[in-house]
Amino acid sequence: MKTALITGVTGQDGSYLAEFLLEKGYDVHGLVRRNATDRRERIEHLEGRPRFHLHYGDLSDSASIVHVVNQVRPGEIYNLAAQSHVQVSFEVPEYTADIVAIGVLRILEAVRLCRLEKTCRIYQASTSELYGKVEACPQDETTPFHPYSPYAVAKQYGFWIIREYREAYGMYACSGILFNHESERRGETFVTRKISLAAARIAQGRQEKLCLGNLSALRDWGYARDYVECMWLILQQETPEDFVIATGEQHSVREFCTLAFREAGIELEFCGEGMAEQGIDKATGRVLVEVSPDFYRPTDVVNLLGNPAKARTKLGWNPTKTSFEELVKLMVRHDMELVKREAAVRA
Ligand code: NAP
Ligand code: G4F
Repeated sequence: MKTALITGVTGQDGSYLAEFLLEKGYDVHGLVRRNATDRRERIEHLEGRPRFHLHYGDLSDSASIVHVVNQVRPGEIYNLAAQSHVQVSFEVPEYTADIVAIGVLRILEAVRLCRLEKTCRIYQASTSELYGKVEACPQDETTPFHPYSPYAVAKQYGFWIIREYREAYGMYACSGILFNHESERRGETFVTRKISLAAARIAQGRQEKLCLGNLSALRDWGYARDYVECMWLILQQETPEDFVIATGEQHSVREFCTLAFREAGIELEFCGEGMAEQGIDKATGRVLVEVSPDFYRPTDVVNLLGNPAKARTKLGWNPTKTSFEELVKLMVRHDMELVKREAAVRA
């Protein structure tokens, strides 16, 4: 039986990957942090399964990582744990660097200390944020990096230390350079989920308006459930290589908003520019979307578009399994139900 260790198993991607690997017959071990609430809603349906195991640990704590790696002796490690919010990384840059950059080094060293460097394959959750202030569009595996936030700078260290250990010690360690991927399990402060929840709440009279930052930012948004398959495929290749994972389609935050509100039954019209731009309900004339400086970043990445040709050819992966329109629909439908349930509980 194959054994995998997932860091970040309680996150969006970790929860989908755990499901995916369990279906493939893996023994799945997840690293979890101790939290005051112990709420693990994304994986609670997996807890208690015989092949699903959780271990306490923290990417800031080398000893805990060595201990878990030594106990589990995994054949594959998926390092997904991170302080993954770009805007938050401006507020907590040192912590972000410790987890997102040095955390990767701690995993690599734990594998070496446990003498698993010849047998254990490592997947590093890298990111399109590395392209940052983009130097070419679309971006592929050869596009130069220009990280544009403390988070992206830390991820750049993660990318290079993975490559360094691959070349220096012959380890099977690679990075998936994943473009944004969303889902009904996305954290509520990332822009897509913030919009899908707000559209659902506004449509059901539970929220007045939605305040956003840069509406013109462009992203290549895919569906997280589709993307975890690539993480696994990357580790099944004969030689370790890095891959760009993206849909090859680009949309603005404004466009996401328009589709999400439409799915919730509201036709939006955007008027004005910059900070004065507003999203207005065509039927009632009510202002439902406003722009606030609170959600602007000191430096913002505004033009991400990935070229998934290598993943398509070498991994045989279909980048457009779930279309952008389907993604928006499934998120809003999920949140419409969620808001209904929340309202019923309150009533
Ligand atoms: P997420 O939902 O924010 O999940 C992050 C996970 O990391 C959570 O399980 C969190 O645990 C854990 N974590 C945070 N700090 C930790 C620490 N010090 N020690 C141990 N665990 C820690 O992120 P995601 O969207 O699933 O993304 C997964 C990975 O892919 C991240 O590395 C992210 O940077 C990267 N990535 C994401 C995207 C995307 O669009 N989603 C794109 C490219 C790359 P708690 O539950 O305890 O907070
Ligand atoms: O949803 P976001 O916060 O995601 P961002 O910054 O692209 O980061 C996510 O994707 C990365 C991959 O490229 C991951 F590495 C990272 O871990 C994370 O998962 O913001 C998307 C865009 C930004 O340009 C932001 O300025 O939306 C813009 N935006 C506009 N209004 C907003 C808002 N972002 C957030 N979070 N909240 C807003 O109100």
